[in-house]
Amino acid sequence: MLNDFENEKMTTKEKVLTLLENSEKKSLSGEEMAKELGVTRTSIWKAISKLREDGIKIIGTTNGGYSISGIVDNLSQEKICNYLLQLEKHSKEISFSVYDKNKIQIFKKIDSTNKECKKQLSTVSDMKQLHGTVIIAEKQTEGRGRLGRIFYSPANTGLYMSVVIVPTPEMVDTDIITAVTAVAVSRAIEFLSAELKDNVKIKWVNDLFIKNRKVCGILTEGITNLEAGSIDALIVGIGVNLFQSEEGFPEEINNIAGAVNDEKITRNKLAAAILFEMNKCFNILNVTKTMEEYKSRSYVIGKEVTVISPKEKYVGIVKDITKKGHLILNKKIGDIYCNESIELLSGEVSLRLPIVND
Ligand code: BT5
Repeated sequence: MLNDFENEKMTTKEKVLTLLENSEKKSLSGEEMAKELGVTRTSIWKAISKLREDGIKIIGTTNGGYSISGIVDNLSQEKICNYLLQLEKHSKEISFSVYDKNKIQIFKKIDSTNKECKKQLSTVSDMKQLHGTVIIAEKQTEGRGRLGRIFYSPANTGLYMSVVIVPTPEMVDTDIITAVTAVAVSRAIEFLSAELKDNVKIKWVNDLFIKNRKVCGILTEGITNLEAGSIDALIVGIGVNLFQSEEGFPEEINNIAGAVNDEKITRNKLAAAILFEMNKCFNILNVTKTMEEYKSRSYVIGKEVTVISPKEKYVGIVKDITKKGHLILNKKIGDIYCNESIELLSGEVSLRLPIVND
């Protein structure tokens, strides 16, 4: 579905890379690619050499074919837009796309994509101009989580992306944007990877887990209008570990972090699929379905968690998640769970993760 060459301006090098990225087969021969693209085998060979010069790891296989190794796609505004276009073309839903090519900005290195969005929002007189702005970076030097925590964001192995949203009445409430984004990212990953179907779980509020490991974190920040008491703009930051870097995760997160680990998922495709799903999930008309999915993907319902708030820390068992994304739990006192439920609007819970043998 994402194989077509929508853009005739693509060079042979780009087309070869697209073929290799999208191939269902383990490897493709020079002959197959030459036939598909209507060029000579020498052109294919030259394109492969250029791609290798660009640092893309293309492996020559024993049967004379070529395959790419690990996450190798160069982040490309062009490719993200092409994928988005194809997804929208095949979608049955009416498209409310707010994204346009010029609003997708790619940085080789950045402090934080959320910070960059804030910086850009501070320079405009009307924030609506920046609605749908997407900032993506190859790596972040100050990737951030909630409460000033660090989000480890090395080069080449992950997708670090922030989207500027200016709320409208057609959009879901701002206080469930993080939950709704978690559903969108889960769907995007599962859309691109058949093997991961039904495996992406959401740990309340903002983390995605695959096989008991955190593979994604979401940080939503608001620009508030103090006079009107409203939110002028939201910045939704998404960090996904696609692969583990060669040196592995830093020790402090080694026992919680994991990666999606599917070579079919490239960053460009994932960015496009996330933007596409966000667009659908943000629509107020889809809110009931989206929040039902948020609950059904829950990693915490039925589990014992530790609630960590500035005031206290206690253990409880999670009973439910409401339509508004609130957590319903029963506190544990001694060895007994209280009958009375507590409703948590936001906050932080931790749970004991099973030991995973890699
Ligand atoms: C989050 O916070 O997980 C939100 C992360 C949002 C990152 C994106 S990347 C694009 C945009 N730009 C930014 O600067 N940020 C956003 P929180 O729930 O507070 O979790 C932070 C905790 O996750 C850390 O304290 C670590 O324990 C753990 N952690 C850090 N880096 C991780 C990683 N790469 N993978 C998994 N866990 C990680």
